[in-house]
Amino acid sequence: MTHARRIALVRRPAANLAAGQLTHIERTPVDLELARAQWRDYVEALAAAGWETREVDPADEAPDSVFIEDAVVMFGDVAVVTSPGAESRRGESAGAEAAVRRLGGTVRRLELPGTLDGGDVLKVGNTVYVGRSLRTNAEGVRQLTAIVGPLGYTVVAVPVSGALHLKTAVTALPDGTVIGFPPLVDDEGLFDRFLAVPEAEGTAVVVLDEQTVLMSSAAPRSADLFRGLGYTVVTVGISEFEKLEGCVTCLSVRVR
Ligand code: CIR
Repeated sequence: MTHARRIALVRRPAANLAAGQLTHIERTPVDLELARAQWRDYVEALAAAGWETREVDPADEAPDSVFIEDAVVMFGDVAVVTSPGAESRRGESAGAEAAVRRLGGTVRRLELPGTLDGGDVLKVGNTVYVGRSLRTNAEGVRQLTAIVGPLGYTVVAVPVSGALHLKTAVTALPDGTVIGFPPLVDDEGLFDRFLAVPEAEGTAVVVLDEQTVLMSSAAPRSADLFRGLGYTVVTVGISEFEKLEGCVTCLSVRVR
């Protein structure tokens, strides 16, 4: 199969990864060496699927910097550098901005008092669902809407009360079906097509191509559900990132 050039931004784990933010789960020890190995496997899985991976400069003082998805959101060749909702994550933006400037294209920036984490942004076709979570405030949604509305996107703000980010609760299959673990979803009726998955770790998929998704190995029943729908499923172990409320989507920014 031939692909248009696809680039994925990744950022290697900081040495103080274990000190990352936790909101909904108890802290359990993180094995840094295992996390580094899992991160390398994740990057290899992207590369094996035809993605050119580019490293954002490491941010060793920012424990959550590996979750690069939160720092920048791409809309075609327009990059939006976010305004992180957690103060400990604000030092991640400068490196993320430098990385998207190296890509070329247009760079826009969200500003305080607006806050928005990329984990709250789910694009499905021209619809942009934005989670109103603890990290993303109304002003953040307003600033994003002002940027992407003129680009032809429709922003739909979605309440998120039981999960860290919107994409902790829902993501989408290649055909645009929104998938989610119902206990984490505020209102399934907000989505045009919604499919319930049986495991919390099964909510997050990275679309590798029209037939293939990448997901956590911690959700085998969800993987079977997707295989039954005709998808090829690639799994990776990301236990050390899940201990920090991370998921497969958070570990990269896909530029397509
Ligand atoms: C945080 O609380 O910010 C990190 N420990 C986890 C971020 C996960 N990112 C995401 O879901 N997009």
